[in-house]
Amino acid sequence: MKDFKDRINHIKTEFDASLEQVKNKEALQDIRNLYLSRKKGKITLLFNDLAGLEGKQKPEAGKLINALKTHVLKSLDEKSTEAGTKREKPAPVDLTLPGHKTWWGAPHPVLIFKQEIENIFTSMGFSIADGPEIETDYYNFEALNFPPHHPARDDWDTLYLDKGDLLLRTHTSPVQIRVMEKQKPPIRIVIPGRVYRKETSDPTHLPMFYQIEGLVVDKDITFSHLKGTLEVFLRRLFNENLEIRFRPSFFPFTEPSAEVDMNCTVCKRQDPDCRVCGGSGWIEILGAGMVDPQVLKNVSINPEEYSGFAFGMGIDRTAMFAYRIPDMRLFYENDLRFIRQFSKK
Ligand code: FA5
Repeated sequence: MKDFKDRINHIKTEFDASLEQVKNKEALQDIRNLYLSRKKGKITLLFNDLAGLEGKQKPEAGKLINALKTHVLKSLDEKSTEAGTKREKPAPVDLTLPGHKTWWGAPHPVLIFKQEIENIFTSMGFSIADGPEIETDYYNFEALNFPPHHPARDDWDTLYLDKGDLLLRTHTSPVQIRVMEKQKPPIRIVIPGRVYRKETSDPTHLPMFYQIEGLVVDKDITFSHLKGTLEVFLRRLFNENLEIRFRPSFFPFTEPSAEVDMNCTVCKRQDPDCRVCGGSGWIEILGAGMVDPQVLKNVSINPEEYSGFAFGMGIDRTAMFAYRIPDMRLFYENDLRFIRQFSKK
């Protein structure tokens, strides 16, 4: 038994001495393994050797080993806190270093452009109105003077929903009707929004795109108001020297009607093979005209008393010209390398 006690004392002295030398967590772990590891730890071996002692000696020896184990565990814990505190001293921080920049995302270029357009119109005294993207045949066609089976409907083919006569609106013009039903003249509004058509995509056509509609109804409104408004707007949007031309056209809901073209900003009228203007040097950006008297009657506004003008412009199409992008489909391919170029950050 004396030998056993000596062995325990020796292990304790040796343990205390080694612990003194410990400088880091790795060395501490080594000591922990040396004394406590499940198979070969010095204390574990002591417990194993208990079996070789005589029956009476076993409890006393057991107590001594337990006391040693408690001492070892407590000392290791204390040392570990000490070593931990030392190691966790914060590393010096250089507050002058630049921070990491995170990409937060940015508005889509078409929406940035839409906002620019809205700002110009609101500064000219227009308000902004809104309407549903799922429309009825009445608002999308009939109230706008497209009787059933009228051939003009072919130009605005769309997707029909199963239920009733619902369809995806082909233009923002139905909102003209919705606004005039609720509000009596004077009316001066723009209506931005998404529209849909059964179209095959190409550099200047998409099956889903944005339009902005304009509607002015008041006493004595003439075609010169329409021309003046569009000229001021387009020159503010592009530049003062922009050339614009009005071509006679047809829309069932305006009379007379016109299509408005401007110089091709992509080839600047220099490329006979330009994919955007087809070499003509002109690009069509909007349809317009004087509100047809029948449309005013449809919403119970007296055409003898009031007149108005309306226009509808493609936002994506015009953005393409403003940013000089040769293919409108790029806007919707979700390629961040393309989209990020429009971010102001
Ligand atoms: C219309 O949609 C009429 N509602 C415009 C209008 C409003 C006329 C008020 C008179 C009074 P149009 O189909 O031409 O007209 O389209 C108007 C504009 O939308 C075009 O000039 C063009 O800029 C844009 N656009 C038309 N089709 C597409 C398409 N598939 N993809 C992208 N933009 C298009």
